[in-house]
Amino acid sequence: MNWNSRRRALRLMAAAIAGLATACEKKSETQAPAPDAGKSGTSAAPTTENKRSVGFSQIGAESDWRKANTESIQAEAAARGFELEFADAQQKQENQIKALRAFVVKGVDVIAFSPVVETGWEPVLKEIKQAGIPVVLTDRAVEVSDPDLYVTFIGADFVEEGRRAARWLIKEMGGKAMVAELQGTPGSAPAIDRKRGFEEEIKSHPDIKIIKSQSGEFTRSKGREVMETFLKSPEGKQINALYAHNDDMALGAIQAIEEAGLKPGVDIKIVSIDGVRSAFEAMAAGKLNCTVECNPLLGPQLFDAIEAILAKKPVERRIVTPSGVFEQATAAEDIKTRKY
Ligand code: GZL
Repeated sequence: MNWNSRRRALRLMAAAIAGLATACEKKSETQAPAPDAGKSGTSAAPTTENKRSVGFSQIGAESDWRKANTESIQAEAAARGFELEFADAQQKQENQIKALRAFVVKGVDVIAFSPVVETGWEPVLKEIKQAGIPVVLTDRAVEVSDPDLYVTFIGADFVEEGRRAARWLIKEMGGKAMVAELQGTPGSAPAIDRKRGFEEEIKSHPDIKIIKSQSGEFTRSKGREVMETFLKSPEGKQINALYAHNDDMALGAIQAIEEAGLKPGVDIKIVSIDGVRSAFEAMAAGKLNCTVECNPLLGPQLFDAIEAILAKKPVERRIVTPSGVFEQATAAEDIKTRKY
C-alpha cells in the first residue's frame, strides 16, 4: 500500500471514529449520508489512488455568476490534474452539509465550498477538522467561533460592492432617489453585506430613500416577480431607482419594468452587482445603467491555495478578489474583453 493509500486509510479510520463519536453524542443525529447528496458529480467509487482529490460543494446554478464560477473551478481542477468531486446543492444548506460529510467518508485531500448562508456550519466543520482534512471557503464567508475550522476565505468584499453601488446611484441621481432594493438570498454573506455597504453609504444622503426592499433570491424569475409587486404597490409610482444585489435579479426586474409600460434605465435607473455578460448586453441596450463587478473566476486562486496547503506552505487567511465598476457609456466596448 503506497503512502497516499495509507494516508487515506488512516483518514477514513479517523473519519469513522469521528463519525462514531458524533453519532454516540447525538443518537438522533442522521447517519453519514449516502455519497450522492443533492445533484452531484460525486460517485460511490473510492477516489483514484494517485490523483490529488478535492471535494467541492457548490451552492447551485441560480445565476450566470454561479455558472461562470463553477466552470472556472472545474476547468482549473482539470488543468492541474486534480480529481474533483463536485456536488451541486441546489441552494439547500442541508445538501451542502451532506456533501461535505460524503467528502470526509471518501477521504478527499482538501474540501472547498461556497456556503449558501453564513451560519449553521460549526458541527460539520468540526467533523472535517477531526478527520484532518483542510477546508477552503470560496465566494462567501461563514460565521464560526473557531477560526481553525477553515484555512482561508477567497472572495470579494461585498460591503465595498454595496458602497460602490450606492456611490454610483448618489452621483447619477444627484443625491435624490426613491429606491427599490432586490436583496439576495436571505442569510447569505453577499445579501447581508451588500445591503450593509449600500445603507452605510446613503446614510449621509437623506434624500436617497429605500422605499421597497425584498429578496429576489439572486434569480431572474424571482427578481421579475418581486419587481412586479413593487410596481403595483401604493409606492410603486414613486420608484425611480433600483438597486439589485445581482445582475440576474436586475435583468428579471427589467422585464417587469417593461411589462409595466416603463423604460428601464430611463424611467427607473438601475444599478446591480456581478458584471456578467448579459448585464453588459443590457447596458449596451440602454436598459441597465451600472454593474459593480464581482469576479466569479475563482478557480486559479482556489487551486493556488489548495496546492500551497498540500505543499505545507503558508496561505493568506483572507484572499480578496479585485473588481471594477462598469457603466452604460462604455458597455459596448467593454463587452469585447469580458471573460464571463
Ligand atoms: C457573490 C455570489 C453571488 C452572486 C450571485 O460572490 O455569492 O451569488 O452575486 C450568486 O449572482 O448567485
